[in-house]
Amino acid sequence: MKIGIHLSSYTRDWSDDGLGFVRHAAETGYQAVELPLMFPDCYDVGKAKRLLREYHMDCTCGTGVNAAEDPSSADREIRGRGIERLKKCIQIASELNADCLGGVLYAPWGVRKPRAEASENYKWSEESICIAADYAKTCGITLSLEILNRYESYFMNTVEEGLQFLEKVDGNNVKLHFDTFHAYIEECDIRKAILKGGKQIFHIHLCDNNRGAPGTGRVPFQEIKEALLEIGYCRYLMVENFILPNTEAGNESCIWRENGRDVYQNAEAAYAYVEKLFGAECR
Ligand code: LER
Ligand code: MN
Repeated sequence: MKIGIHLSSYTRDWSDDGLGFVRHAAETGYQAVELPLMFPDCYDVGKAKRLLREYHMDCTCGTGVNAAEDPSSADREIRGRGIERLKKCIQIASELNADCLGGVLYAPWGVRKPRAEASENYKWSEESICIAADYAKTCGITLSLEILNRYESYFMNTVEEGLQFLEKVDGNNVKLHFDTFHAYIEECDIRKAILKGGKQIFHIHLCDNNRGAPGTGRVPFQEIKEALLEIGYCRYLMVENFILPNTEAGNESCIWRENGRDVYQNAEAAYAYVEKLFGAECR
């Protein structure tokens, strides 16, 4: 397993260039970074390639669709823009030799609505994800659908619901993305949830219940580690933290107070904790 860090763990705004932090991540010991493709139209792929090469870093990519580019929309134009956005992200991920596009790919991040009013959205999302997955297959990319907590999405909140959605989309390159922060809120038993997800869990984010470094809150990381080993998970251990209040990223992830660390200290503490926890598994 390789320990990585999502570059949004360092930045203030979604449009900030997180690539400047690849060096800090590499010098801390991380072997991979997750690149947030929030604005794929203007992503500097050349710069990302250069930095990944210079610091010998692997990468995964992530994105979160919004209401204007929504693959689950009943509006054909908005849905089309959602599919286009996913395709652009897939294309970039492939150019960067990633094998995974994770995140909120299926319905807009932050949108809450009663499921009784969303049956059409589920259908459209299934169709859009199938279209994106067909394209992703030709690029060697697996789509990993991130399971979010109830306050950030109505769409899928537990591994069980993620698995139900996977049954509807035909394709072995659509899998689940498990984030420990969201799971701590939603799963009654995190170990059982991971075992249930099994081989369908393709990607993970490590984050404590305060959204800071693993080990600073109450998420049972020892139990999570044991469950991941039990399912044979051997991919990236991707730290994703949000700790900066009064920033765009902080506001959208509900960070209202300082936690006493700057982003560098946070990244270093997260690395030290995950490295110690997983030990030989990530050496
Ligand atoms: C948002 O809560 C989150 O966990 C991100 O990974 C979404 O892309
Ligand atoms: Mn996440």
